[in-house]
This record gives sequence, C-alpha cells and structure tokens, in this order.
Amino acid sequence: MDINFLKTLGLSETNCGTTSGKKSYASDNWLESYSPVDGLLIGKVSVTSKESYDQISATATHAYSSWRLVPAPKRGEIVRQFGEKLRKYKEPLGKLVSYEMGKSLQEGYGEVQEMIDICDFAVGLSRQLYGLTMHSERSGHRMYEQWHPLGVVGIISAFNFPVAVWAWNSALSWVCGNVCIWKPSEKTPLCGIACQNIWNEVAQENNLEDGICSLINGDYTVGEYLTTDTKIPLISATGSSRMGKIVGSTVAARFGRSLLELGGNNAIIITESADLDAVLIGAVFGAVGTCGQRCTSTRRLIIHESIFNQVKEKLTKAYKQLRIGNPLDPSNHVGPLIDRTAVELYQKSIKQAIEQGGTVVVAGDVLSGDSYTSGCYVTPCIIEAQNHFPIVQHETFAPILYIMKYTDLHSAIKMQNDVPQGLSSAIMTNNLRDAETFLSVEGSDCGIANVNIGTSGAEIGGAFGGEKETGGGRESGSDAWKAYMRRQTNTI
Ligand code: UN1
Repeated sequence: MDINFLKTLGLSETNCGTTSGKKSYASDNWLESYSPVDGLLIGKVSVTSKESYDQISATATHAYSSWRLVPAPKRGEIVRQFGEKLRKYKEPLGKLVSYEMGKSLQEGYGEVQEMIDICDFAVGLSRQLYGLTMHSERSGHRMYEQWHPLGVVGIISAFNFPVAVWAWNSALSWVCGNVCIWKPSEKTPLCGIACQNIWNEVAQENNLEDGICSLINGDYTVGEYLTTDTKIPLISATGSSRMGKIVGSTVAARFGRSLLELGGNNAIIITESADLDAVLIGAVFGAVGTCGQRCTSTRRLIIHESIFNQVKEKLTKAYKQLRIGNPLDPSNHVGPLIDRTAVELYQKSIKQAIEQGGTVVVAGDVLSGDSYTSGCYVTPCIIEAQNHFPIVQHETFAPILYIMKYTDLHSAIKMQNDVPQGLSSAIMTNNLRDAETFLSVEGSDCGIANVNIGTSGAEIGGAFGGEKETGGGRESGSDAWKAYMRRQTNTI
C-alpha cells in the first residue's frame, strides 16, 4: 500500500506523543499503532510521563493567561486558518483516519470535512458569544450576563472518530478563549500527532506561544492525569458509559465540570406506513457504517408486525450484497473492526444473544484469507431478539443488528426508550401523527430524534449528545459553546 500520506502529515516510525507545540517531551515508553486494515505496524508514539504531563499542564495554564485576552474574533481568525490547513491536508488526513481506524476512505474524508465545518461554525461564533441583558427591578441599575472562558480544557476522545470529535471540542474551546490538552485514544495515536502537526503550522505562522493546543498520549492512566488535575476546569470525554462514569465522578469530586458523550443503543421504529426504500438506506448505513462502531450506530430495529417479514427479507438481501474488505478501496462497503479484542467481543455478543433466546437471521462470521490478514474483518449480522435481553440492553461496538416486532406505536416507543442509553433514535413513517407522537414529550427520550433518516450521520450544526447513560453532554453546534464558558451576571 502507498503510505506516502504518513510523510505528508509529518509522521515517522517513532513520534513524540507529548508536546505543547514547539516543545516536546520524550519518553522511552511506546504505544504501537497497528492498522486494522492490514495488521501492519504504522508507527510508534511515546507515552506521556507524569513529569512531562505536569510541564504540559503548566505551559497550558500560562498560555491561557494571554490567549484569553486575544479578542474573540481574532481567535476566530486563527481557527479560520486552521480550517484552511485542514482543507489542504484533507486527503492525507482522511487516508490516515481510514488506515489507522479502519473506516471507509469516504468516511475518513467525511470526518475531516466535519472538522472543516466546525472551524467555519466556530469562526462565525467568535463574533456571536452573546449574553442576555435584562431589566433590573431597581431603578438606575443595569443588569446583564457575559460569558468568560473557563481556562484549560481537557479533551479525551475515542478511536471511532479519531479526529472530528477533538475538532468539535477544540475549535469551540479556542474561540471561547480556552486552551486545550488532548488525549486521543491509545488505539489511534497517529491521528493525534497529525492534527497537532497541522496546528503547529498555524501556530508558527502566527507566532503563537506554546500551550494553546497540547497533546498527551497513553492509556487511561494518562487520562487520569487530566481528570484529577485541579487546574483543569472542564473535561470533555467521549467513550463508553463505563469510562464516563469514572471520569464524571472523578471530575465532580474536585468540583470540575465534565461534558460526557458516551454510549448509545440507538433504535429505528419502522411503522406500517414507512417508505421501505428509505428504511433500507437508513437502517443499513446506520448498522454497518463504520463497521457498527459509531456511538450513533443503529443497534435495534423495532418493526411493525404487519411488515416484519417483508423488512427482514429486504434487509437480508441487502446484507448479502455487502462487500467487506479494505476500507481504502471505494468498492467495499464495510471495513474491519478496530482490533482483535473488538472481534472477540463481537463473537461473544452473538453467542450471548443466541443463549438469551435470539434467532440468527444473517450470520456473523470472522473472515480469514489473504484480504483479511489483520484478523479484524467480520460480517455484519442480524439477530431476531427481544428488547429486554441483557445483551440487547448493552452497547456492543460491532455490526450486530437486533430486530424485533411491535403491535402499537406506544409500545414501540416504550421499547425504544427502555434501554439505559439515550443518544439517537429515529422513526420511519409516512404518518404525520406517528411522527409527531415520536417527537412529543411522550416520544423518544433521546438527545437526537429523527424522522425518515437513520440514527447516525448527525450534522455539526446541531447540538450533539444524549441523555441517561449517554452522559447528558452536548457538543458541536447550536449553543453547545456555553459548556466551554462560565456565565457571569453583572449588575451595575
Ligand atoms: C460518535 O460516534 O462518537 O452522527 C460520533 C454521527 C457522527 C458523529 C458520531 N456525526 O454519526
């Protein structure tokens, strides 16, 4: 495979994983990044030690003291330039995302496009960090609110969106006047190095000091340096609900704030009147896209009994046509899982689903042979199941789709809501009343509720996040920026 894109992004066999910009901190403890595409070692990234973390944290705190004084529209101008750089590096960065994480090349480019879009959004926002004014009850007094930055923002991101989620957090943080320290997933550390290198170009061209954008690397123990650091007022963490529970309680115990974007268990309700072509597109893309490793992936289909068999047949036919293989080859629809541990979890979950009473509709297998040497390629599978099965209640990061029947819409909505997670949801219907019921207060309890489109593929312009075990945070568009600032009420 042509891996020239690594050089274009400034990556080599060994990369320093701890940096505040110009200054880097070496260590002789390494993370190795293997591609799930072909199983080859892409490169190594050094792990952050506690001593170097303390330096990074101090540099960031120092940088904040001057970055907060830069007028917000000028901070926006820096973010605009960063967005321009991302346009320039879209191709190599998209390829790296695809090669290191395993998602399709088109999705890799899509992720970089999301980064560009959030930069555009943040640039506009840098002139719109509005506070309200209100009438004082006392004569001759004036009352208003203003928004100040928080300080150093810690970002912990997951392997499945190795660059976009960082950009959602950092682009907003920067225009709000914060500086950032990022710990990317230990499964995709090279994506982190590449993004830092791109930032460094902007920093150098504008003579910015170190510490506005910093990078640390390692497993959860390095994440703990961030979550326990009392100098960090906000931790924005994306990952499993299990991880979020630990991060959330650690940060709360020191009165820090956390913004949590955790697991989903997303369902599509398919009513009698649904357009089945739209159902197929939404359900298949939602369930097999990114090999089922999005937090917005479709995990459950709740289908009206009158069309259950018809939908099942159409889905089975569509699944049989899926091409599984190298995600950098655009003729393939499904790439690999992130690693062999994920493959084991996939196998274990299928086994449990069957033990708990599920019936296999499309079998799930691990693929072997010349095109699948990494051992990470699996076939997307469909299992007829019941909503209350423990395995169905659990988020498995793999292409396993559970299908189930319903008789009336209220019971379908109850089923959709009857899981611990609350990220994304959808209804497929041509019945206006059903759609409105789904969106009403008696409807979906999720942060995202869609009509006639699937559960994944949210745009950056809306607030992104969910309820219950999804963590309650909102990132990206709308007024999500408020989470990155502190509100001050002023009476004069
Ligand atoms: C995630 O899976 O963590 O809506 C984020 C989507 C993407 C973001 C997913 N825009 O599927």
